[in-house]
Amino acid sequence: MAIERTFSMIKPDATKRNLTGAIVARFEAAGLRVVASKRLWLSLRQAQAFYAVHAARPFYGELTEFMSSGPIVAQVLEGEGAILKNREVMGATNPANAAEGTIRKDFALSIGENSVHGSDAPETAAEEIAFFFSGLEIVG
Ligand code: RTP
Ligand code: MG
Repeated sequence: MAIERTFSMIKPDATKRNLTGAIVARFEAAGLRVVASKRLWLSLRQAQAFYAVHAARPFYGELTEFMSSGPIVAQVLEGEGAILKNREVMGATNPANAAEGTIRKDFALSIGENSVHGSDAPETAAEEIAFFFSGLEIVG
């Protein structure tokens, strides 16, 4: 499988509980490398722009308010099959359905406050990486 890059975000529920290092350790243990990272506090407008694809969904307001309620850590992860591997390490959106040993099973509080975001396809990975990082900020 090819070396890929994917976008990852550690969400406010996790940064508030001081879980950043524990979550990054899960990525590294799975063979993903952090090739870019920054801690930010998104404004509501920035969260709305990032999640514009979900604008028509009933949870959009709740999601964007939550994502702007505290610090996030934006990252680019690199590795073989990184997009799918990251989604496997994260686990299902709803922690009640997440497999044992996944980040969401172990750390998520609810379907909304679920500790991590990860891109779901090559196109969204490229868009999401470009939303947060310039080429100069990604060091493989
Ligand atoms: P993500 O985009 O954050 O990696 O998560 P995902 O693909 O597993 O989930 P997605 O369907 O893309 O939804 C994006 C985020 O919206 C929140 N959500 N809340 N209350 C709800 O029913 C609900 N459903 C989704 C979650 O924070 C989810 O990660
Ligand atoms: Mg998604």
